[in-house]
Amino acid sequence: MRKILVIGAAGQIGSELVPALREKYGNDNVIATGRKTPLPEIITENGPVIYLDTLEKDLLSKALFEYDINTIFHMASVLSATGEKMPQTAWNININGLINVLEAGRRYNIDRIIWPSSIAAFGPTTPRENTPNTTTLQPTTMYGITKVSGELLIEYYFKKYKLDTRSMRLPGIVSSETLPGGGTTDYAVEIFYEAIKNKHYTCFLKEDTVLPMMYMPDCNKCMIDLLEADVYKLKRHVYNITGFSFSAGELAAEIKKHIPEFTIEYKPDYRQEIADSWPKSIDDSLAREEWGWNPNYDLEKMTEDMIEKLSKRL
Ligand code: AKB
Repeated sequence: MRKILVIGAAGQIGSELVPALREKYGNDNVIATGRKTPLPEIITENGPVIYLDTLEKDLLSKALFEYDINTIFHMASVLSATGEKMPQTAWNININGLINVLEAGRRYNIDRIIWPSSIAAFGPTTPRENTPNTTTLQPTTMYGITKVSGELLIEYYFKKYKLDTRSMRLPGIVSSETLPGGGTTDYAVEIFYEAIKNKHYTCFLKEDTVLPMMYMPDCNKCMIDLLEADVYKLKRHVYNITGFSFSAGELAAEIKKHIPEFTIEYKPDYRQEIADSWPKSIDDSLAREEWGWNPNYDLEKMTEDMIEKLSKRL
């Protein structure tokens, strides 16, 4: 029986991951934690919720002990754009937070820890097309540096302490429940809100900027599939994964098919440099081979679903 702690349940991914985990493992077996941002009602009303800051080691130990936790999803992170504004804070939260989780994990015999890495682990010296799983990792953002360091740390904790740690390099995530905050791929979510509310969007990336992306239901599937993957089939701790790649212009054109009056202008800011340092497309064949990764959504299907869901809500 899994007893799961989700750290960072108020975030873009955590807020949709918790309901998906509760559906599969039972409401009482998934404990949602938050720090500053209030948790959405769908989480507070349906299962256990606690306050947790991963920088406070005692609180973390108390939560693991009290709820008899055996599985952790550590989703709390400062993302790429905010990380460039506050590099020291990004390092503190992303790395000291992670090491506290790994330490608590080893002391409390946690069975499995899932911690997402990101395409931000790659940098300008990495091949940008069909980026392989094993390649140069020389990121130029603090967020990327914390992701590469985190990847090394989770491998170290496995090698030294036999802690079962698993990670996927997430591309940009498009979702309809919680707005992302502080990322470079956030434009791909904001654009839907603005298209529906104001029929216009000012994009902070150039029209031809291509990035790998994934729709939220596939992200949940990926988290659960990797959690459940047979340990004997996994040959590594960190996997490339992707849904599909598109440029800002291609996404705008797809939205226009549903909202013909939608217009877009492009005013690239400091986030353009970050996007230009990341891959355009990802080779996720090892995730497909080793644990059967197989996304369901493409650009058309995602756009249709996002517009339907957000039009109802906004
Ligand atoms: C970001 O844009 O910082 C994140 C990521 C790609 O990890 N969404």
